[in-house]
Amino acid sequence: MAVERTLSIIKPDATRRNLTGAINAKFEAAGLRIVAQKRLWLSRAQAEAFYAVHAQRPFYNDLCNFMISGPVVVQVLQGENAVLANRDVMGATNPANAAAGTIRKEFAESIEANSVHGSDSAENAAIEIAFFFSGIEIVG
Ligand code: IDP
Ligand code: MG
Repeated sequence: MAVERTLSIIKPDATRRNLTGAINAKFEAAGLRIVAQKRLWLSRAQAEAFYAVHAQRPFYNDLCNFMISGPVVVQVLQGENAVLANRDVMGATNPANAAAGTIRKEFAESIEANSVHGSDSAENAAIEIAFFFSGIEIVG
């Protein structure tokens, strides 16, 4: 196994309900270390650029509107197989399908307002981390 880093976002539905600490506790219990973190209110241009890969999906405009509806907390998580470990603790995109004990099962409001984003591959993790953080902001 290899130590990896992945990009996490605590989404506006979760910051609105003051769940940052509860979600961070889930990451830490799963063996993930928060090695960078900051709270931001994304601009529309930033949200559209971050989710550009989804630009052709029918939910893209709604997703961008949701992601700029309040503050987010962007984070770098580090640990063994961090990309997959984070996806496991996040749970399925649709909370109705998420396993017991996952963040989305416990906290998500809907398939859109599903509390967290997590990179889906090591390659995308590197791109997404660089979108939000410079090297000196990440302390492993
Ligand atoms: P993921 O976040 O589990 O990787 P993606 O398919 O990458 O899921 O979708 C990105 C985000 O877009 C989701 O987390 C969710 O907020 C939103 N989303 C995905 N599918 C739908 C949908 O069918 N309706 C509304 N929003 C969706
Ligand atoms: Mg995704």
